[in-house]
Amino acid sequence: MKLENYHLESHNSERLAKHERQLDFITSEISDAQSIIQKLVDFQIAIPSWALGTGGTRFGRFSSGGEPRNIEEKIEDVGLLHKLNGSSGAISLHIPWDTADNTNAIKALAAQHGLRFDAMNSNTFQDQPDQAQSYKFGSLQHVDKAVRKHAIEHNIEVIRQGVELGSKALTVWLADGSCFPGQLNFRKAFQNTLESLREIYAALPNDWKIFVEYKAFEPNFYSTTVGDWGQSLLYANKLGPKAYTLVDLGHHLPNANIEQIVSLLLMEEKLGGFHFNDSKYGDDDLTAGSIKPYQLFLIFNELVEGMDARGMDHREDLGWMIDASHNVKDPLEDLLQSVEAIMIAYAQALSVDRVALQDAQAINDVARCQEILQQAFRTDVRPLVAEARLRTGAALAPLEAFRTFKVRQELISNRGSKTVATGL
Ligand code: LRH
Ligand code: MN
Ligand code: MN
Repeated sequence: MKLENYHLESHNSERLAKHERQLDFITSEISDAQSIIQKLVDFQIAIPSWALGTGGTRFGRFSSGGEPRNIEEKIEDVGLLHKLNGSSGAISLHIPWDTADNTNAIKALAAQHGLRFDAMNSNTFQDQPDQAQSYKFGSLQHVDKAVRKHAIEHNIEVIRQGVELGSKALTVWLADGSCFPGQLNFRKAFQNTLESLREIYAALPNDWKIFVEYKAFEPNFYSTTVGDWGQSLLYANKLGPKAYTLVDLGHHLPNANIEQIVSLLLMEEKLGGFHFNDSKYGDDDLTAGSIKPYQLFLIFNELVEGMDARGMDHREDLGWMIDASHNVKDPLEDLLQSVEAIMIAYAQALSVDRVALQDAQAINDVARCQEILQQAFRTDVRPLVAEARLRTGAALAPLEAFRTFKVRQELISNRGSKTVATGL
């Protein structure tokens, strides 16, 4: 059945009494519940177009059916998520996976679903059919100027499409690097990449940002030319004020202190945004908060503290995006879970007693510092997140609603069970 507003109304009215009991309890436990709820209402997380289909590994791919077959259907899927949770009001596109022929119609469709276009992603890690130049040995770093030029032009084309759609940022992730010692002159690779990025930067409209995403390894396994936040920050600083670092949570070497990275990038005014996901081993692209929820909370703790210290707008000054892939779960269910986990971490971070923490830090009361953070982390803030949903007309329990109203079955009956979405 098609998901209608009256479905959500009946879903919510069945759960209302219990929800209100839970909300009463939490609002009596923490001091500024109303302002936290308003911040949650305002907070939007962009859904990656490439995560709407079933992911896969090089060993296989197991589709659950009803996957979006084109950009219009991807927008419809994000529209469904947004209807269910009220917090997925943006989509991040990947070009050429999502190249739109009719931008006006695409824009109108997105607006109909209450969606805007977050950062545009370029793709110079795959060769497209009939592509004259190959990215086998890199793109913006390539030893051959003709390959670099090809990759630069692609990025400029992505900006052009983004401008038409009303996006305001370009995310550049490069697979560039080397697989074996000696393959690459690191310095030349860096300089070629910088020179190429400068040409792309020069094509940015005044109100645009460029996000330089780093990643430790994969697909190159010896060196990566934008391998960590230090390298990304070097590029961002050399490029200029429109260039920022993008943090994908899965792109670090094991045990990296991501929250500290976030804090320092914010201090330097060079944090651009996030690709949220979770991982146990590498770039696992698992559901946000599914493996290390405390890390997610600690990251938000730094974000809230650092953004408030700088007077930044939580909604607009950073790019909040998910970058995930789902091999064994329904992609839409997985994305609902990711958004929920991000909202919970944000709500917990908002509820930290900042004054008490500062006081405890000032007198080196280490045990008290830990208690303050863990008090927030261990508080069940889910009723606040649910209340924010209720206030936007979304579902108190989005995943349950997705199942009760048979959203996947409806997509399968419209699109078929053998569809394959472009993307990861
Ligand atoms: C690289 C990455 C990058 C790409 C996306 C598909 O691992 O995180 O953001 O654009 O995956
Ligand atoms: Mn990413
Ligand atoms: Mn990744």
